Amino acid sequence: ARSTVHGYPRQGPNRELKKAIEGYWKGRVTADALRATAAELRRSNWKQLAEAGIHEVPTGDFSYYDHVLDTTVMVGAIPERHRAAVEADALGGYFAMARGTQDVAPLEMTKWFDTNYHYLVAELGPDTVFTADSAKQVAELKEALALGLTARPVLVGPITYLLLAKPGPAVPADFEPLTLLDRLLPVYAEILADLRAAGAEWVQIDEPALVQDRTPAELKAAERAYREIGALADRSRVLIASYFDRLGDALPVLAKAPVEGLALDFTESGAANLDALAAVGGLPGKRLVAGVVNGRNIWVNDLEKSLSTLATLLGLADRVDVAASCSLLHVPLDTAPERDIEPQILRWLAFAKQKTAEIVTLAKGLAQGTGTITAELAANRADLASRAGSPITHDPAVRSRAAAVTEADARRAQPYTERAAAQRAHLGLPLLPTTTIGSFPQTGELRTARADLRAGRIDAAGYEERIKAEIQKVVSFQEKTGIDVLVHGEPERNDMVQYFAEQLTGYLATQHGWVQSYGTRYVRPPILAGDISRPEPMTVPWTRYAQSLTSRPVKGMLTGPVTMLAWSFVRDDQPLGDTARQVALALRDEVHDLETSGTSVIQVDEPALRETLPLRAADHPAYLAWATEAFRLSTSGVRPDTQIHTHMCYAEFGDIVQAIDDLDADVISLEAARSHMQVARELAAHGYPREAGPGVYDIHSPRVPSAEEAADLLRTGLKAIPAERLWVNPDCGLKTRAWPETRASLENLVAAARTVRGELSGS
Ligand code: THG
Ligand code: ZN
Repeated sequence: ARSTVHGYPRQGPNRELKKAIEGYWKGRVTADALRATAAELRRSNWKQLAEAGIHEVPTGDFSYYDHVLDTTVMVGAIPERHRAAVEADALGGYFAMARGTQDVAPLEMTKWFDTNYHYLVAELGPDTVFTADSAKQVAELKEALALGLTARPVLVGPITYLLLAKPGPAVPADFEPLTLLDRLLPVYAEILADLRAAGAEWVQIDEPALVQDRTPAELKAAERAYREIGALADRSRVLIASYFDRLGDALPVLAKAPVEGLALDFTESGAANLDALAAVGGLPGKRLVAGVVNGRNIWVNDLEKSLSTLATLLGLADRVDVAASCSLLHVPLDTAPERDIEPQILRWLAFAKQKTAEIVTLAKGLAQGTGTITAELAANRADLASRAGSPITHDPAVRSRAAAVTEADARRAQPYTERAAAQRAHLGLPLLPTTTIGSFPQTGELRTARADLRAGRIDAAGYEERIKAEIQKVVSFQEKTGIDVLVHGEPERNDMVQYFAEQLTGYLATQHGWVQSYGTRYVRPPILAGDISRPEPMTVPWTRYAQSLTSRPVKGMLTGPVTMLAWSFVRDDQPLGDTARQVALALRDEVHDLETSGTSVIQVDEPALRETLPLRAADHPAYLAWATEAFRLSTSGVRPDTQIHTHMCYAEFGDIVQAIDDLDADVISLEAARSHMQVARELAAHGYPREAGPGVYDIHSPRVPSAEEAADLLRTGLKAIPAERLWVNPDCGLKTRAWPETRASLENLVAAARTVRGELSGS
């Protein structure tokens, strides 16, 4: 047995890649200097992997922005509008495709399966001509070979590439990119020939799209693709890689394909692969790369359990190698620099570097007998026992409270119609009430204040003064503008998940645990490590202060339980639903304290509800059941006249309208401006019975919508949602916007509401 990984974090220990690329964009770093930084990061990653004992390193997984965009370049599918720029300057043109320019729109960005990584969507059409450009793949392979390493190029596979693509701008929406397979396969053949000539013994071809529900026609296409690739005379040995879930019906297709190897996910998400592999008679004569170390979570592996899985697999393939379940791109680099996490707890965690060591240990145990890794096994057993027996992971108070939750705890006591009447009487809002989603512009001064507090340049009192001054400014602006339901503007918050994670017991925060979100943007997801409780109110003082400044209602702002899970690393020692319930109970306490302190409108945001949907439809109902229950548990302890809002963005909502309904929120605000109120029609078609605010101001662009444009969107919205249930708000929070456009846009939004109110009252 040998050891390998599918891919490795690209950024470097101090996000050197981000700094070099952003420097290049600003003209402070030359293209040559950027290339040199990138080459040095690749070299250092490979050296580290090899020194740790990894037998075969991946190449071609490096990217300046995104590996799917790299694939678009590799197959020559540059959109027409970017072609001239790419021909003039390959690197500049590459970034133009990723980010757009003054005149040219970028490719659309969307989530890579159910991870928090975002890729750039290829735009294809019936006229697309593919041409092979293997330069990047060949160059990176040669770099690794020159270091004397055994290296394996990694490509996004043709089926996954086509299934993740969309019709280009001038192409009919029903065009299916998969119909281009026959044109694409010769390009892969050419690239495989080039890689073989450059010295590749093996090439890895990633087909994660095959872990999703696929039609018989799609499976047939996969079968044909690998029959043709298998039949190529001039190629290296091929390893098809799947990850993130079980292969299901695609497993027999790939197991029987005339190629030499298959990589499967054997962590919990891919557990069904084990029986399915046995059922097809294993992989006689082939190489199996066993993903037994979870590439998506940050927990230390259970080495004995993995060894037992590997022992079973030995009987099912000619050769079994050990790997992570997927690229280590999705976890932070190294636990070593974390100073604020207790050493004992740090030992529960494994980031990319630690996972690499686990893979090497497992391969050694498998090849040379477990007697050769007794010290590692003993240490691992102690770490697992320390985690399992810790009071952090087992807080009796949290557990007994969660166990006592009843169905009724997750239901408002009154039906919506009664609540709506009580809220109308209590809040006294006009028809078409105006509000915002929560955040106001995060100014440089606010970031400076936070940095000053961290560095000790100001004390807590000084910081509080600065935040209060900002709240005052935001509240008085909203009053002056004529907004009906105000917010405090969230000046105290950095990342919405991190802000709450820092205040909840059971959560860990990292200092250096960066994970690529998209391009040069990274997040530091907090870690749901233990049982979750809320030692004290998290938002009440700021909200109460804002309310003290105005007689209009100020909305309390919280992040919902599903989003808290989606944007964190989750526990693997209990069902996700149990973790969600604990977070929900902590939020329920906050909701209660907000209500008690005089807050009549409370918003619990769930932007990630849609994006956390499992990859396979069969798994949707169970997910939606715990997700909606957690939301209701956090919000349904309030009085009937307290109005619960929620907010969602980033998504088509069509396929989860029932789940949105099941949240039983009194008011929901949704992203809608760009799609011209499409969600309003979707809600109406479903018969959505409560209040909704489809956004009339697209906050993703600095453009200021005119009052007339916003009024038109409202009139469109009124065709789907009756006036008594329609709210007026932007698409999303305003924290990424600047003040001048925010001011102008919100003034226009209020003017639009007033105009349409006038039309409704017939004046
Ligand atoms: N919070 C968290 N996860 C998220 C989002 C979030 N995942 C999905 C989506 N939103 C991702 N979007 C972004 C947007 C901006 C940035 C990262 C992800 C970003 N990052 C800064 C950077 O890389 O320079 C660093 C931010 C920081 O200092 O914390 O701008 O909202 N948890
Ligand atoms: Zn939003």
